[in-house]
Amino acid sequence: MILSEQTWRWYGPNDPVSLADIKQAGATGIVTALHHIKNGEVWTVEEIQKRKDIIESVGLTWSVVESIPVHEHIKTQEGHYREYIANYKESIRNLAKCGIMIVTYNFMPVLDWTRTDLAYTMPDGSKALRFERAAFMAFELFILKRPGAEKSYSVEDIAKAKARYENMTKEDKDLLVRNMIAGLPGAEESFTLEELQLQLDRYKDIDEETLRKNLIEFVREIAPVADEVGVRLAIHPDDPPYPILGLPRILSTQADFEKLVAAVPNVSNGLCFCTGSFGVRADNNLPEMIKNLGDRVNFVHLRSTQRDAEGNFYEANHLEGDVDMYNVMKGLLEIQQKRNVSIPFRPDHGHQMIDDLNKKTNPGYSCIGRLRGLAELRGLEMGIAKTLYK
Ligand code: DNO
Repeated sequence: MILSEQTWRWYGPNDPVSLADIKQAGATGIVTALHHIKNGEVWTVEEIQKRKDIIESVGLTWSVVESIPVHEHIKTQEGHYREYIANYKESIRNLAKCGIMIVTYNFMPVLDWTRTDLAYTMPDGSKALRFERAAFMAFELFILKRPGAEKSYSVEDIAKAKARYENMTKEDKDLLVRNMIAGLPGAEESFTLEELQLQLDRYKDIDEETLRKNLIEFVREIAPVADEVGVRLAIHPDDPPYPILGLPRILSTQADFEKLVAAVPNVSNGLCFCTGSFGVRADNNLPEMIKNLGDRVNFVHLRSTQRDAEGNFYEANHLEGDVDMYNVMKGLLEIQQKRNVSIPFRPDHGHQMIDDLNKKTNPGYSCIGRLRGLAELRGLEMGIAKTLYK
């Protein structure tokens, strides 16, 4: 019986959650990145090895890279993008030399994941991350004042956004701006409002088709190198999984990923199956998706979200919310038996709870909430595995 590898995201030596904490949580694999290396530059063997040694010194394994960031110029094919792609290939080769064989990345323009509220109080007093549509629209229409934004919304939506905006205090607005653009953990960029608008402007002639073409050309470059050295790639879906701020999105559904595979069939071309990101769309059937895409799933993020009719969502406890975690886990176990390989998963995000409520933590990445998530997920996995595979 093959079980998943239990991993945990660690932001490096400055992460308030230490490697020793992670060991106590029971994870064996570390998911991390060299955040100190500038976006676009090569990760040298020396730097990779240094980080690997720190991880191994406590008996853990560096299992997955999340992420080697994709430089914005690669997404728009501007400036020195060819050099950045060459550097990306070099980083993949260097990781393979050090035995680190799974590389996560995303192709979301400008902003990585986006939330409006990082401390949404749940009925039990813990805090969750939330995307509130009215607040998001208020930000875009009345704070950022993105030219043309009104064309993305109905008259009713604009009225809702206006009412929401008019009810905000100055502190509410400042906090919303910080949440939106200061760069959530793992995001490589942070902006001022003016800088954000300049970044958005760079995409004014880039529609979905062009961005998809640029992604395909990028993966056509890096996948042969990954194939050659045995590295598996794992593209992370869009979060949230639909266009925002007038930017195109190209990895929000099963069909999106299938287009990428059809264009670049190399074995290394794989997916980071993120249930929290895909799960925000009611038309994404996650148990079906993991079955259908299973051959290409190289890494898994397990978390759940709860949507409402207004288009808001919050991050629910791992076994609650809209994600059918039981059937996703069952699907994950099936593909592992079929492929005869253990696939790493990590408990993605968690509520800020218990002692962590009084600590400075990375939003979504506090210790105790993820500990709860991992404990629940490993129990679910064990229960299903023992029933199905004896
Ligand atoms: C958020 C994360 C993302 C993810 C990147 C992968 O919590 O899942 O920031 O790491 O999109 O490149």
